[in-house]
This record gives sequence, C-alpha cells and structure tokens, in this order.
Amino acid sequence: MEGELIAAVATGAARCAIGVIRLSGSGAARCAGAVFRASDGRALAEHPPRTLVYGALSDRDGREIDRVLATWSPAPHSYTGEETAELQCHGSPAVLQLALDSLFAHGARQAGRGEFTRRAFLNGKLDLAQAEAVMDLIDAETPGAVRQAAGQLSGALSRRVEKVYAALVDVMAHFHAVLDYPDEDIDPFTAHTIREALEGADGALEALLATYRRGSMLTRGVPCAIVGPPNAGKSTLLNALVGYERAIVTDIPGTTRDTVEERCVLGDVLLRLIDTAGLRETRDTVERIGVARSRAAMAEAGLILVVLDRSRPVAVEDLALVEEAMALAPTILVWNKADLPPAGTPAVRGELPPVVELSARTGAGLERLGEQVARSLPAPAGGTEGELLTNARQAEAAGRALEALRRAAAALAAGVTPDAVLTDVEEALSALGELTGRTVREDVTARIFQRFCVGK
Ligand SMILES: Nc1nc2c(ncn2[C@@H]2O[C@H](COP(=O)(O)OP(=O)(O)OP(=O)(O)O)[C@@H](O)[C@H]2O)c(=O)[nH]1
Ligand SMILES: [Mg+2]
Repeated sequence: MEGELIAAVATGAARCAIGVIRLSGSGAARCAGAVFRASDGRALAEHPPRTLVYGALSDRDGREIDRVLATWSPAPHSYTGEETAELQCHGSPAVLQLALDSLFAHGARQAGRGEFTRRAFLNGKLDLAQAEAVMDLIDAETPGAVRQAAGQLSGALSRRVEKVYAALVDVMAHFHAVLDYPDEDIDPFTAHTIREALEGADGALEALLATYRRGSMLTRGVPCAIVGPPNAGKSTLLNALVGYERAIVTDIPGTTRDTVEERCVLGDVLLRLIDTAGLRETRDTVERIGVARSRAAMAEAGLILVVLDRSRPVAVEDLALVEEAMALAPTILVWNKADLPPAGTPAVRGELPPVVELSARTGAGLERLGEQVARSLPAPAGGTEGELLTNARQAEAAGRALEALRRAAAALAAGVTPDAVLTDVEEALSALGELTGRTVREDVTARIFQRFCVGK
C-alpha cells in the first residue's frame, strides 16, 4: 500500500551535529531529488538504492542551504514498506525547517505522530507489539528497558503470543470438524486433546500475565515512596539521588508539605521517587493534608524507603512505620546521617527490612542503596527480557483472553454444546490477536500511534 507522500524531521527540534529528514510514499526519491543535487549531477533516483549520495541541498527558491548525504529505498524494502528517502543534513533547526519547507513545495506533506511506523504496521512490516516496542525503545531509560524493547522489536513477545494463538486455532479446527458432523458425538480422544490444548494455553497465558509486573517496572519505572519522620533527611536523599536541589531542605521539621516527584535510575532500575511530608501528628491543616498524601504514596508504592535519622534515638513510631511499610511493599530502611555520631543501635525486636546506612548530605553509601534496590525488587519471572508484557493494553488483552479460555474450559467440562465452547475460544483468539494487531480496532491503533513522536 502506497500512501500520500509524507516528510518529517526525525531527529527532534534541538540543535545537534546531524539532523535527519525522512520521506515515505510514492515519489519519495523524486521529491528528495528535487531539493537535492548530487555532486555527480545524476538524479537521486538514478543512484543505486540504499547507498549514500553526497550533494547540495537547496531551499524552496533553489538557494543552497547545506551539503548533505541522501539515500533512497524502493518499495517494499524499507521501514514503512513504501518508497522512502532520507536526507542527512547538519542539525540546525533552521536548516531542517528550510529543507522541509522545500520538500513541501515539491508535493510532500508534514507527517503526523507515528505515521511512518503506522504505515510499517499497515504494510505488515511490523506487528503491533513490535510497533509498540519501537516507541518503548525510544523511551527506554535503563539498560534493562533497552533490552526488553529490543527483544520485543525482534518479535520475541509476538512469537510467545503466536504460539498460544496457533494452539487455539488447532482447537477451533477440531471443533469445526465436530460441528460439520453434528450426528457424531465428540469422540473421547478429541475431547481429551481439546482439554489438554485449553489447559496448555491457560498455563502459557497465566505465565505471560505474570510478566507484566516486571515488564511495567522496566518501562514505566517503580513508584518509590520516601517516608519517615520530619527532619530525617528525606528531601536531602531525593536531591542526592536526582543530582540537583529538587526539593526544599531546611532544618525545620515539617518542611515538605506536598509530595515531590522526580525520576532517577538507581541500581539499573528506573525509580519514580516520591518525597513526602514527614509523618507526625499535627494540627497544621496543610501539613495534615501532606501527611495523608504521604500515606497514600506509601500505599501505591512498589518500593518504600523509610528514612530514619541514625544520630537520634529511634522512636516507637519509627518502628511502627517500618512495620507498616513492610506490609505494603518491598521496604528498605535508610539509616541516614551516617556522617554524625550514631545514637547507638536500638534494641529492635521483630523483623527488620534490609538496612542501608548512608549520608544523604555527603553522598557516602548511596551506591549501596542502589545495590539494595536491585536486590529488593522482584526478579524476572516467567520470561526473558523481550517477551514480557509491558503496558496496560497488552495486559488487559491477555487477561481477557485468559478469561474467555477459562469459560471455554468450563463449558467443555459441563458438556455444553460445541458451538458454545467455540464462541469462547473465538473470543480468546480475538483478544490475543489484539496483542499482535491481527484483530484490533482502528481507533485503538490510532491511539497507540498517537504516543509516538513525529518522524517515527
Ligand atoms: N549531617 C547530616 N545532616 C543531614 C543529612 N541529611 C539531611 N540532613 C539535614 O537534616 C535536615 C532536614 O533535612 P530534610 O531533607 O529537609 O529532611 P526531611 O526528612 O525532608 O524533613 P521534612 O520535609 O520536614 O519531613 C536538614 O538540615 C539537612 O541538611 C545527612 O546525611 N547528614
Ligand atoms: Mg522534606
């Protein structure tokens, strides 16, 4: 399928060494060739595809604005599956804008968000899970997120889903055979194979769903609440972790009122840090709201850092807080202000979470916190990177497929008519198809590609 000719800057709006403009659609090489004059005098499309051609770039009025490299690929052997061309210019936003303008004068129009990848999907170059991986790869902030997205882009998740899909298609085939000969009962052998296939798919989908926790941790990061009594050094810790003075720090207890959020990578894990108001009984209206927000942040956290001041005696409430945190999420006790003389190790009864001693002020011991974070979070479960579910859309579809499958199995066990079982299996297939995009509504794909950047 050859769409309208589109063009966009693929390298963002910031000034940088090289800026790339890409074109896709019928006539891409001709259009690029209209603004680009190869140094050997031949037209761009006369050069062999997928080679770099050196030459001059001109604006709408034919004035030279840059010396660039150009390349083109004929359909269908390109990212989008259409004829494409690319101009590698110098990365001045002004040069790129003039060049783009020049392309518009020769018949191209501005590409929308994700339009290149959307065309790749529509032309069967990528399935939907792979297309989503493209955006995940661009957004990846940690090595783990990179590996997951790259694996998904190579088709690892899709293959895992397709295996279940194929098994269910087999089940459908069996059933259709039965329906075609309604006078014969399902022979026990067939019923047994079908049951086994349904059970196998059930197990595979359950394992797949279990990967979502780890997958979403990799891509979206882990919400991490920093809690503790006033003045323990929570905001100082947040600042030390993000590397700048994000939150206000003073020696006045009750400095932080509202929650303060910032991202950081610690122990190869992307954390969405939430600094909170110090927990204490208070009459101050604003601070009370802050304390309520602290508790809410703790309840939603995937990791809790309880910060206590090691230079002061531990209070009963401190230990109660540690216990409360441990009941909610993996917890690390941060024994802060290690640069000051310790108040003495308290006699603690009961279980303590892992403890990290550090000084948020000097930064000593922060690396140990990173190591502990990596240890405290759930290890990869049920799948290697690349074949984990990473977004809510995928998890929801997989969950729906599993539910339908369970209805089918129950119907089979209850001896319901084959066509009723078939309806449920069909529903499971259709839900699975949404993962890879075999069966997905137009508005859903539109929403997915809206997440993309222009030029991708
Ligand atoms: N010596 C020393 N002082 C620290 C350390 N961390 C924080 N402080 C000091 O402790 C005081 C309180 O620090 P904050 O980071 O504002 O404490 P907080 O836990 O955010 O306090 P609230 O927002 O009031 O709940 C400030 O004077 C900090 O400079 C540390 O590691 N060593
Ligand atoms: Mg604070």
